[in-house]
Amino acid sequence: MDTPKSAHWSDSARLVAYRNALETARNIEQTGCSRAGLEIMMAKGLPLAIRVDKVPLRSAILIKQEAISTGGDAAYSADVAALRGERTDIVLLTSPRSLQALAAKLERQPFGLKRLASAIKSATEGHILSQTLSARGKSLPLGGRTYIMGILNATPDSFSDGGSYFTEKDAIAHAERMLAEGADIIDIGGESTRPGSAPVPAEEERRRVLGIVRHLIANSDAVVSVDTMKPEVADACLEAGAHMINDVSGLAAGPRIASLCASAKAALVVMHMRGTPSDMMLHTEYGDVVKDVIAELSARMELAASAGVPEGSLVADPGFGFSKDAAQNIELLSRLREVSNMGYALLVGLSRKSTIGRITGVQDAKARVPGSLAAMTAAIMKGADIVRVHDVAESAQAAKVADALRY
Ligand code: HH2
Repeated sequence: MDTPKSAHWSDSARLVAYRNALETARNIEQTGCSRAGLEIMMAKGLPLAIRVDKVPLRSAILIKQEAISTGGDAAYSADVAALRGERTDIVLLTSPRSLQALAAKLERQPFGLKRLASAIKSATEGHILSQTLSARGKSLPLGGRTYIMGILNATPDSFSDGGSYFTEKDAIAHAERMLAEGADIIDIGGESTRPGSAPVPAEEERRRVLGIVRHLIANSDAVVSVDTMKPEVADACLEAGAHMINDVSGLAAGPRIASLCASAKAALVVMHMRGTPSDMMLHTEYGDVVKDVIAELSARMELAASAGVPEGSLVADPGFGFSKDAAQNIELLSRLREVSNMGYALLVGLSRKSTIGRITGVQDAKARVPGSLAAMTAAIMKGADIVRVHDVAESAQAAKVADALRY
């Protein structure tokens, strides 16, 4: 006969808050954490709060250490620092994406942490965002490797490669080259979004991209994404089988694109931008750029969700270079973990952008590959799931190395 396992402190592990700052703060306060500690924890914006009661001090200290090493943290009683008492309640703060890495680390530790890892798994299962991005029958498991989104600009005027792939034949050949070099997703755009660029009528934009979408759907396994802000273009491309819509306006014109994605079960990238590409650089006033971007992006993610796109089909993008100056882009990149802690799949586009030019002094956008790889690697280390790049072979190689080092 099996003897029942005796009660262990780790059995009390429970999810006490998910994207609920008030509940998180309330639970942290109850541990007896100092006021300063509470403020530091809350500023991290970590969406998952797991409470564990009466944890022996040596275990609590190890838990905090492992949580920090995976991008999270743990709050406990101020008595711990003073080495008073034997046990403390803790609130473990983490994100859906970091949870797996944290559980893997706890599993290798003594003092009851292995048991805590399985208690956390059962406490969170089914309660948090899906860890797989679903794009119309395509499944991209998150948290393992980074996905490469190759840029296909079927435009005459994109900032770094405008005119290079303007005929359908050249565009398709370029897409095939990127797939051979390791792209998982091809992002087809028929309208440049560089600062000050002129809008393209929907009919012309649709003409530029539709043939390429049809070709890739019929002849490749790629996830096909369409970079458009126009519902008419999104509609035609979804009709042709596109798996993903990349809306750089972040649903600025309302939820129509989200409803179209919801009906097609396609994924939707919601990017942060203020204004339009022609006037976005007039809207660069922020209090705290990272907090403001997260707040504005969250509102649009919620709009997409209320139009019916499941959270597991939503991708967030902070929009590097869109209504942000170089200093703001650098701040956003260095604190990207805060954006990834929103819990959605995270896409970043830094490839060849002007901030790389500003940092390095390299004027020619095509010569910014090394700088782009450095920025991309930093983004991966801070939680990016998908990287949007021009130079696929180089990026795929760098991403593999970054993935191997991720935690
Ligand atoms: N950047 C560009 C275009 N689309 N989409 C997402 N989600 N994120 C980005 O950062 C992003 C984007 C700008 O780059 P590019 O496509 O090379 O240039 P252009 O807009 O001039 O075509």
